[in-house]
Amino acid sequence: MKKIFLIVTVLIYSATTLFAQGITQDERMQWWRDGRFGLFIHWGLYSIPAGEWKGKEVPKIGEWIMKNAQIPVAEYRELAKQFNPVKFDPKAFVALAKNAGMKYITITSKHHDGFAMFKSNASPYNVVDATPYKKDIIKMLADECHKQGMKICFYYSQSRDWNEPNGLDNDWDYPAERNFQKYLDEKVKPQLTELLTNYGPIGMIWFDTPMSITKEQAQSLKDLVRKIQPATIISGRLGGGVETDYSSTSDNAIPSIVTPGDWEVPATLNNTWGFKKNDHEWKSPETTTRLLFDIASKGGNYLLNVGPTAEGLIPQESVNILNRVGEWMKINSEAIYGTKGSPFTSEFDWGNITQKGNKLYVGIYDWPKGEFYLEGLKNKVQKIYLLADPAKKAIKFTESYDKKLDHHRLKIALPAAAPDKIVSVVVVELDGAPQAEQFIAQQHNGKVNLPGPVADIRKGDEKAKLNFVTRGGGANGYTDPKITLGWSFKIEKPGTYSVDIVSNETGNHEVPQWEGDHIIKIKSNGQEFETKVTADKKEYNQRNQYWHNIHTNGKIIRFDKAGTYTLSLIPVQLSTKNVGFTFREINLLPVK
Ligand code: H79
Repeated sequence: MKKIFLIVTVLIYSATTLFAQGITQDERMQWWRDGRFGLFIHWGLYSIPAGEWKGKEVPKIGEWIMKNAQIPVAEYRELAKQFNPVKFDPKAFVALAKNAGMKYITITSKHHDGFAMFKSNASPYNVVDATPYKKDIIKMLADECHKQGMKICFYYSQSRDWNEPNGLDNDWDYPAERNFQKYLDEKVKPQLTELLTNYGPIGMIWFDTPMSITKEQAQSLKDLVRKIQPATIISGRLGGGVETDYSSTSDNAIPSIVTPGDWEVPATLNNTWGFKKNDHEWKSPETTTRLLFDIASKGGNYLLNVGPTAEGLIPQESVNILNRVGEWMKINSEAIYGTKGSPFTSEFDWGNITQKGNKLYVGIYDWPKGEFYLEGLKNKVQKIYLLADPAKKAIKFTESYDKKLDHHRLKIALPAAAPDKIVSVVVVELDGAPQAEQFIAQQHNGKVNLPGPVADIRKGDEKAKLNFVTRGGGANGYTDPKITLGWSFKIEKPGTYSVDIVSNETGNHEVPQWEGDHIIKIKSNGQEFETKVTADKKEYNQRNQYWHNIHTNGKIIRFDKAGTYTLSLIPVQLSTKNVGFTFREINLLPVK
């Protein structure tokens, strides 16, 4: 009996390793692409000071308190002796994520402070050996996740380690010279090996802030993960230019358009990752749910953070928000799981769209007072119903096509009242995969949105490139005045339009940068004007919490008849003293 058991075990083991080694990228990414929504947990010794050191509030993100308050290593280490989160209940953590509709949990196994939340033979500075709690928190959570079918993933700070003289950037306690390779060999690799060996199948390793890690060093970490668990996903911030399994946007930064590839937005619920007792600036459940929908509409995942207290409790405010998101997910998760981004290039004023197979999920944030119109969808519609309606009662609609303009319009006779105060999802079943018109359509309220990233970008007659970053959404390093942008779009409603030119702040979270004074020329429909980029209006953008959108009032362009037009942006002179022209988009706004 024992022998058979052994043989079977060996067979299963070799089958899984063989299978795992032959794993394709699509297979590795499948659960993550389908899941779309994960829980981030930032938990460590920093939850004890909770944003306050020696009676003084320490500004900025809580898990950075050691560096921000320049706490000597010897003093910070003493916190371990107080770490005793007796109220930690792994069941409650997993239940919270599950109830919110999240499909994976990523917990800090070691943050920049260097303290390991797991039993480690590579460093005694860990929760089992250095605290009165003495229990392996990572193991407790991993076991519970495996039990409940939740993917467990580990955040691991590979470059910064303020506890180690050879780790990066403790510059207040340790001399500048360091042997980073030695730190990688003696702490990082052994600890990653422990994490990938002792806790069952790991969904992902979430690396962060690579700093000066070299290509070879980063590659060696990737090789290690692949060797031990080939199915484990490697997140975006490994560094050294080494290819990872997906990319990470900047923290709390959502792209302005549908973005191809696999990517994820790591985000906070307030302004910190690790618990801070005085941070009560919570996002509302409305904002959080809409951002989830918006990220899915652009083709990405949302990794939303909680910071447990030193006792081991997730702040009640976070619990309340996630529960409310969960209520929405119970009815609407079909519009999130396994979906792809919208077939349209622009954002809409009323909400956004996800798609799966032959279905569009039209997520309406602001329920229309009259009729609702979707402009520019080429497909034939088969049926329309509300996702919240279990009977899927058909909703009346009219499709029309303007041959001269080659424009498709779908009018949906929505009920008077919104089925959901936050995001109401209207399912539109089509005859095939969704297809948007080639040229940008005018929205029903008259606005035409021309996003930078979809422009035809040229330098002279040649195709050129501009890099649009999620850090604000604008162009990065746009300083060459020879680079021009152009768009083709349709005007259905002839008239006068004002040109709204949008750029944005960028750079550091704490001290955003913006540069104006660029002279640009706008040309469209045989008309042109020159204008200087000035900050006429500063607008908070919840999709980019650290960086404002800056609006410049352009002049007027007239379109006397309906038709397809082009517009070009031609720099006359770009200011290059700071961040250059962080151009984001142009909106044509009808003048009443
Ligand atoms: O784990 C969370 C952050 O601690 C980590 N990434 C997320 C997921 C992170 N590390 N660095 N950063 C984010 C950005 C760094 C911001 C900084 Fe600063 C601005 C470093 C120096 C200026 C914030 C303000 C931290 C110190 C002062």
